[in-house]
Order: sequence, then structure tokens, then C-alpha cells
Amino acid sequence: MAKFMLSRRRFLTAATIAGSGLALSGCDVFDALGDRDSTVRSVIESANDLTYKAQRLVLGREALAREYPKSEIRQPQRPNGSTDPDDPYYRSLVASNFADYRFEIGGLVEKPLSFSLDELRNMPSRTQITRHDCVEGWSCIAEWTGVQLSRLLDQAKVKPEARYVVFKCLDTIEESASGGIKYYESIDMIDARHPQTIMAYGLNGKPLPVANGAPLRCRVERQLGYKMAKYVKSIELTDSLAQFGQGHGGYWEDNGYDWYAGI
Ligand SMILES: Nc1nc2c(c(=O)[nH]1)N[C@H]1C(S)=C(S)[C@@H](COP(=O)(O)O)O[C@H]1N2
Ligand SMILES: [Mo]
Repeated sequence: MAKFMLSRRRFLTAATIAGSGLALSGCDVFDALGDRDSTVRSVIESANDLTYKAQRLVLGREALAREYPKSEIRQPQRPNGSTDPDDPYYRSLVASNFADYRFEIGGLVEKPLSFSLDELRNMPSRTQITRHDCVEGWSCIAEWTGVQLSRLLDQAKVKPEARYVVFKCLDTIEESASGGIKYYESIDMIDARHPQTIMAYGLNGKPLPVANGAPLRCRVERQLGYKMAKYVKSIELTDSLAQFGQGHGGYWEDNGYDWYAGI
């Protein structure tokens, strides 16, 4: 997977830069390739960094992911990764139909907040029909409904030094001697404030099913599926990813995937 991604991304990056007509001299786009050791990991990280910077440069911050008409929804959203967490706390939330669930916002904010599902449902919502692309090579078009993350961040008043939103999930994705690793993910403030980035509680006009991340999952429509955390309990605003998991910004990133999975 990593090798495929590397060559595909390198090709796309080169083609994008060549075709963009942008003058890149003096720009820091190429800096990431300098002065690294030669392990595969750092090469992949460099290519990832390059793709990230090039995509931001060419597409800009506001580009929207394509949205589709309802007629394009041809099958249910295919569940992937964790689909029925057996963590005791999660099971207890399911048992009460998420009545006791609260979504928490903390870290680098002036006002730490928490919301019940009803409170989230009563806020202005956004519904979007988008295509989910999994890194494994499949796609699904589905309609997602939720609250724009930017709206929640505004209420919590994000401190200026915050650079990332870290999503903490309720599902154990890997058993370990120390009690198991919970899924986590992170995005930067550009994606966090993107108009299509929502905390979704609805799928295809119904409450979000357990298989797809109930009660609340993130949609980051310009990135691959693994960036879109399901079973989200809380988010933490932070200026560094170093203190989460193994420090690469997400469970799959700790296992070698790119942190920036822009599509
Ligand atoms: N908490 C959590 N979030 C997760 C995962 C997971 O295993 N646990 N899998 C990811 C992957 S790889 C994909 S493709 C999507 C799948 O979302 P879906 O089940 O709604 O299709 O969720 C992502 N978010
Ligand atoms: Mo995925």
C-alpha cells in the first residue's frame, strides 16, 4: 500500500506542479525532501508533506468536494474497520440508545464544552451527498447529515495556538498488553474549518447506524476514509500531535499511512 501511494502521489504531485504554471522558486514546497535520513518511512513522510503543500497551494483552502444528486446513492454505506465495538462503555451507550452520550471539546479552547445528541441535532445542520473513498480501493456515495465542526469550534473559542483537532474514539482497534489501542485521528485547522467537515449523526436520512460510527462520526470530505473518525467521544485542540498514540496523528498513521490523505 505504502509503495503504491508513494509512486502515485509523487506522480500526481509532479504533474500538478508542472501543470499549474505556478512559480515555485523560493517556495518551501521542495524543502521537505532535503536533509532526511534515507529510511522508507521518512521518504514516505516527505512525499506526503510535498503532496500536502502542493495540494494546498493549487486547490486553495476553500475547494469543495463534489456533491451528488440522490439518484447516485446506489447501495448502503459499506461499513469498514470497527463496525460493532464491544468496549463495555460503548455497549452501555448503545444500551441506552445514546441517551447518556456527550460529545466533548477540550484542549486549546477558551470554553471547554460538551453536547448531548439532542443538543447537536437541534443546531443548524448540513446535509451533503458525497463519495467516500477507502484506501483499500472501494468507494460509496451516501448522504451525511450533521453539524459543521467550525460551528462547534466557534462556540468553544479555539485558542490561536491550536493547530490540530484530534478525534478520540470509543472503539478498541487493536488489542494490546496494556489494555488495547483506541482509534484516533487528527486533521489541521484548515480541514477542521472546511464547510463540508461535519460531525455527522445521520446517514441516508436515518440516525447513523452503529456499523458506520454511531452516535457521531466525522466527515472530512477531501480526505480518504481512514481520516473520518467514527464513534467519536471527544475532540482535543492541540498544537502538537506528539503526545497522542505513537505521535503520527492517527492509528493508521502510527502504522505507516500518510497523515495527509487528500483526494
Ligand atoms: N473509530 C474508527 N473510525 C474509523 C475506522 C475505525 O476502524 N474506527 N475505520 C476508518 C476507515 S479505514 C474507513 S474506510 C471508514 C469507514 O467508514 P464506514 O464504516 O462508515 O464506511 O471509517 C474510518 N474511521
Ligand atoms: Mo478505509
